[in-house]
Amino acid sequence: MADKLQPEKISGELTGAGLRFAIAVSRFNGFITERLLAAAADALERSGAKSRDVAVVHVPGAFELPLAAKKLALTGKYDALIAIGCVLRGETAHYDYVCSETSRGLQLAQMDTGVPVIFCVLTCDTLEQAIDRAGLKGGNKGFEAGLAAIEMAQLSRKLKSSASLRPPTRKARRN
Ligand code: INI
Repeated sequence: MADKLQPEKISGELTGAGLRFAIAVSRFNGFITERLLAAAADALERSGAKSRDVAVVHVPGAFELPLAAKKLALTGKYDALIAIGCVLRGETAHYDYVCSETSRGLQLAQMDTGVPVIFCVLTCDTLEQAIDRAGLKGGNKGFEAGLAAIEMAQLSRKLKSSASLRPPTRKARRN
């Protein structure tokens, strides 16, 4: 009978000590984004990150988050970034442009630089939906983003040091 497959499992621990983070926050809909920011900072702090290792940068709106994220990533100072925004649907197509360019730009920022960029941009039809996700019924997406930043920072460190990756066994290579 074939051996039971025992793949190497690689994941990032939720330990923030010794890691450096930057959080880019949009001022637009600040009533929501400041609550997301507080929860993200709380997650980092509870996981062991130190105040001196966390930078917060404010930008006018969600549309400006990608450039700020890319510039922060290019400094080489941070293990992970969090981009915080809140886009609320209005009566025109403006919402669609802001949402698509913000998400596309943030993805490009992390793919171009290799620094994890956590997407904490609420895209809601109503203010009520946003409030629910910033500390009420839907929890707080900022806290989730903080945890995701730690996990991705730790995972990136592991994936960078190829020494920590187990090479495939001879048997696995033959298949
Ligand atoms: N920016 C937001 O972050 N959220 C919004 O809901 C929003 N709306 O609805 O217009 C918004 N617009 C501003 C945009 O992000 C830019 O700051 C602006 O267009 C200047 O480039």
